[in-house]
Amino acid sequence: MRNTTGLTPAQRLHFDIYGFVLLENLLNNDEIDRMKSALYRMKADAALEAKRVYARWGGEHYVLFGNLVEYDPALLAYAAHPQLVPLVEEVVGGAVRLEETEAIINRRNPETDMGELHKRRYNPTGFHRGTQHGWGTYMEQNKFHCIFVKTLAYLTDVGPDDGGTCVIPGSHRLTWPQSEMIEAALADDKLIYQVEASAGSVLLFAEALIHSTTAIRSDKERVILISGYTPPMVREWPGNEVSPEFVKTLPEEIRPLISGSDSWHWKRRY
Ligand SMILES: O=C(O)CCC(=O)C(=O)O
Repeated sequence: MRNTTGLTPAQRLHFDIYGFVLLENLLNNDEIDRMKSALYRMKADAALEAKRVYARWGGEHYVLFGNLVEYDPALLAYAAHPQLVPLVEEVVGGAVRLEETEAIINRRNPETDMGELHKRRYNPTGFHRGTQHGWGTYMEQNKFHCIFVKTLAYLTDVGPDDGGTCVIPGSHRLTWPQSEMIEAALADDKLIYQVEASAGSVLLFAEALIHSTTAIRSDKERVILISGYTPPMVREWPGNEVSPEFVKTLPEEIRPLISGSDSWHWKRRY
């Protein structure tokens, strides 16, 4: 478990150069177990809508859940994690609000030809980004900042065949059209990096970084948990509205983080 409240200079340099940094073994086994069991309960739950959670199935092998914090205290605890939120604030450049929470449970697509998957070193399924360099990023005191940042926790180990997130390192600081960067990177996989991580590690990344889910080649199931953050005057991703009734039940110190109530009173922190 980390005790520091900031990124080390090496982690900050990694984030600035590549657009992401892997925080190894940040979650302990108890946190991992509680988060995973909440997500598996969610997968078996037939009444998710009544609990404000959305689910997008991509076949039997893939499900994405969103708007998770009201479902289980372990999922709220991840979104308000006291070791992660200060690191997010450091790279956003000030106080943040929760913008979205999502989780993915996925396996190898049984319909995908294994021969095809082994033709390429990496198999990103859909590169994208949520903001871009220029309007979603800025430099302050020589450091890179992004107004939309995610923490993606691996709740299972991800080795080279287990679907670790693919990214195009450095794309967070380029104003090239996204499609041109993706086409160029797919033509030469040396431009792509695929994360490998032990369960409990967290990928901190700028949403200006082009990234993708990766097709799984092994027989292992992958479970990830994601929180997105922005400055408090930015809106939540549609579907991720947290109910005012739930916000009222929260400890006062995390209410602004979960609800965005600080709005334009932005407390800057570099
Ligand atoms: O599945 C992953 O590894 C990446 C998830 C993703 O693309 C996202 O959070 O926007």
